Amino acid sequence: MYQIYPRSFADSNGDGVGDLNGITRHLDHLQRLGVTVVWLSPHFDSPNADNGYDIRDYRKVLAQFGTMTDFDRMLAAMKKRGMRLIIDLVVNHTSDEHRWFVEAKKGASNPYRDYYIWRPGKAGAGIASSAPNNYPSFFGGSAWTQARPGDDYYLHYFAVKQPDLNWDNRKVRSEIYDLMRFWLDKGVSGFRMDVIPFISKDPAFPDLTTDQLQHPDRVYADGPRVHDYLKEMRREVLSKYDTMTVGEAVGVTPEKGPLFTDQTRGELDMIFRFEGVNIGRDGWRTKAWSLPVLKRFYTDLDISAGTSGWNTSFIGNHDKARAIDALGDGSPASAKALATMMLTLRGTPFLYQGDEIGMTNYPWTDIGQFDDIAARNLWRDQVLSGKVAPAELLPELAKTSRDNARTPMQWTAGTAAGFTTGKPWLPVNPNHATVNVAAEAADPGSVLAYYRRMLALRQTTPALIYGAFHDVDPAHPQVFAYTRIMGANRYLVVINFSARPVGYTLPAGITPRAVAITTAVSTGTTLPNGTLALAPWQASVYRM
Ligand code: TEU
Repeated sequence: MYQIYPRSFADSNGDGVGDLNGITRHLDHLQRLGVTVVWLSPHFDSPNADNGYDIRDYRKVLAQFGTMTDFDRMLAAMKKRGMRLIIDLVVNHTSDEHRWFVEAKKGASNPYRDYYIWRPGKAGAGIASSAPNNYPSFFGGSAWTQARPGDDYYLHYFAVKQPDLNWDNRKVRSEIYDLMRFWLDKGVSGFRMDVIPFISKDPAFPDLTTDQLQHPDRVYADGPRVHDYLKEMRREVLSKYDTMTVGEAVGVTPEKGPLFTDQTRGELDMIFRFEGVNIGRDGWRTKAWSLPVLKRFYTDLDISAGTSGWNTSFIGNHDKARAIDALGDGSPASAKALATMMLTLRGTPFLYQGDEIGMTNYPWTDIGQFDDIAARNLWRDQVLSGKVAPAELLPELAKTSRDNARTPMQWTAGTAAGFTTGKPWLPVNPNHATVNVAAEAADPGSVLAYYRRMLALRQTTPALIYGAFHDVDPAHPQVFAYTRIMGANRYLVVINFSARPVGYTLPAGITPRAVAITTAVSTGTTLPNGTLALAPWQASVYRM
């Protein structure tokens, strides 16, 4: 799977914003990589308060991205290459500019009122009214806003401009199922479902306890009817088509993950769990992390899939800093090490655009450079309010901001990295001089060349796709070593998760024979005593 963030992928008309024709133009790149399915981040009509995750019209293409004809042409071009397309289903909330909300906010008797979630304010001491409960929004402040003074409050887990839909209303669910059919009938093959565990709410809206306030997402992801609705969606829509679904499982705990993906339950096919990609951060702050904890997560995740579930494997997406900086050290060698891990864990790999060339975080120097509502609201709530010093927040934001993943795709060393002939909507990383598709396609030692080889190896090696996963050395602080075994086909993956070289002695009984692929420049990495001499960030896959 390959995730495209359309705003940042390729601009065909010089307005500085990526578009669908830009994607169609670059399908060769995806095909050369070995991509078989594309996940397209939202391409729908939107006022872009949250870059398309705030939808105004689910059946219309965002004008900046093109037309429905462009969409149909893009889809046909993908199909011609044997690729499938899944789109982003953002139905926990709409934009406040969606027709339903424009109607709903007119008043309590409007027929669309009950499409959203409204509650009277609590009478507060000395103030006229205050939010119905203490739910916080992910983008700062309360999750409740009054459409106008004196009115009830509507719920929004995200921005003020992203009111949450009321899934308990059968009409809302029917509308959603209809719009899903609209796109499935067009020929898309399924959906990545945005914050799908959040769709069901506890109608009593009890205040979160102090403990729960540390992780409101866990409460939001545990509504009383979420599994009923997902089963209904499968019964009424998904089961009628040949589809694939992947849910963004923010807030889903390890124990609850299988409830979404166990194939005997008839809900989703896969979910994204975020403990791995978030390991080096705590909100907007970075934090120290250790390899054994990361390894423990991957083992637990693997066990949770059991025999009737299936996992995803990913190192980044449009909401995260660049993987190569968050989990690696920014070097091409670390990009290859992470590629090896992502493509040999047991789960369907989701590659985020730009990671295949080792794109890094942007060298931010000023808050004015950021576009993301999460970054701007954070600055407002933390710095402008006087809680945190600018000099404390900026360097952390530079390392954790979602905008790191959203700078334009780097195609060439030329102006604006070949992304646009105009002024790019977000700055282009100056390292595009060397980190770009054209240069790396011509260099057999590049990150891109390695991704192509690694993907080809995976696609021709069933044991690397389906084989049992077993961490052979969970406590080792620097090396991630695991086997993938399917009958007589036995593979060993060894990754030096560090810029320090290491002499690594495998546990007894684990014997690598031939090298299937390696990031090492020189051959002969096995020392006479059976110890592997691993170069910085070396990753190798061996046949056993
Ligand atoms: O993200 C959900 C989510 O909770 C986080 O990843 C969120 O982006 C982060 O906590 C904010 O700092 C999904 C989408 O992937 C994201 O782009 C949207 O902004 C969000 O839902 C709302 O639709």
